Order: sequence, then structure tokens, then C-alpha cells
Amino acid sequence: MSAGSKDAGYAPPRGTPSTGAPGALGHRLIEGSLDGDGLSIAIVAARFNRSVCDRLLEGALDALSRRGVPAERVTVVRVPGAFEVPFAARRLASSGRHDAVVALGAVIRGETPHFDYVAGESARGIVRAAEATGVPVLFGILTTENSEQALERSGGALGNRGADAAEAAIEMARLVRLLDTDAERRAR
Ligand code: INI
Repeated sequence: MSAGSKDAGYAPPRGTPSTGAPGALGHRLIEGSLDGDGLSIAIVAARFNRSVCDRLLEGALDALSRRGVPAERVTVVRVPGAFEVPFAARRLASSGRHDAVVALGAVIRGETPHFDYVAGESARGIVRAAEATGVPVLFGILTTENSEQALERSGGALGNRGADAAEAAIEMARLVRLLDTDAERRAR
């Protein structure tokens, strides 16, 4: 898929949540939805490159509100930088109080001699937090060459990756519920 094509980027699910509904080829289809009703979501946002991170956070909060997650069901935690995001994300994910965790940060190569370490460890830690807890942890860490690219992706011409990650959090939280229901039903 080429960047810039109509299919590039995050495509939200098309329909209502479905468990075992027949897919186009007769297979069972299980897919989440963007219905935030009843979900609790945590957000971990870095402060490093603060203006970009604040824009990602605004986008995430706005997307959650638009999708039916009220402010009182959203917990926001700020940490120094992208390197610290996985630690807080894992604590939140293992608390049992959140259906998903959104991880936000901005690592900008032009301003970061150790870009690869910070970006790599942040990404790895976020994956591990989700794997270790079984709670979706969504990747909203921008890794860009320069500030301009980061601003374009945090509410500029190329959308807002914070909003995308928040919507993906809702979809994955819904998917977890569907998978749990499906597994229970099939075990009976
Ligand atoms: N943290 C970021 O989130 N983005 C960066 O671009 C960055 N740079 O440039 O170094 C950065 N560094 C700080 C790092 O995340 C930790 O907070 C710090 O090393 C303390 O552990």
C-alpha cells in the first residue's frame, strides 16, 4: 500500500460490532466498532516536544469525546519523555481499571542524537505492555525527521495521530469484549 493512496493510514471499522456475523466469503467475522459507550480509557502523554504532544493529547481527548467516552472515564498521565511512556502505560494497563491505554509522544530525529534508542525502546515497551497485560496499548508516538513533519501529523495537514490512536483504542477495547464473549459462548 503506497503512502498517500486512498487506503493508506488508519481506516475505521465500517459497521456495528459483530461477533461471528458472516463475512463476504462465508467466514465468521469479528470486528470492533467506534462506540465508546461504557469504556474507560487511559492516556499516557510525554512532555518532551511539548507543543506536539499537547496537540496529540487534544486530538485524542476530542476523538474520545466524539465517540462517546465522557471526560470522567478518561485518565490522563503525563511523563517526561517517550522513553518513560511504556512504564506508565504498563502500570495503567495492569490496574484493571482501563479498557485500553493510549500512548502519546514525539521523537524527532533532527533534535535527537539518540533517536533510535528512544524511539525503538518506546515502541518495544509499548508492545510489551500490551502483551504482558492483555490490555490494548495503542501506539501514538510520532517518529519524524523534523518538527514540521511532527506538526503536520498532530493536527496539521496530515491529520492527528493522537486522535487515530484514541479511535484505535476504542476499536480494540470493543474487540476484546467481543472476543471474550465469543470465547465464552463457544466454551458452553
Ligand atoms: N524524548 C522524547 O519524547 N522525544 C525526543 O525527541 C527526545 N529526545 O530528543 O531525546 C526524548 N528524550 C528524553 C527521553 O524520552 C527521556 O525522557 C530521558 O532520556 C530520561 O529518561
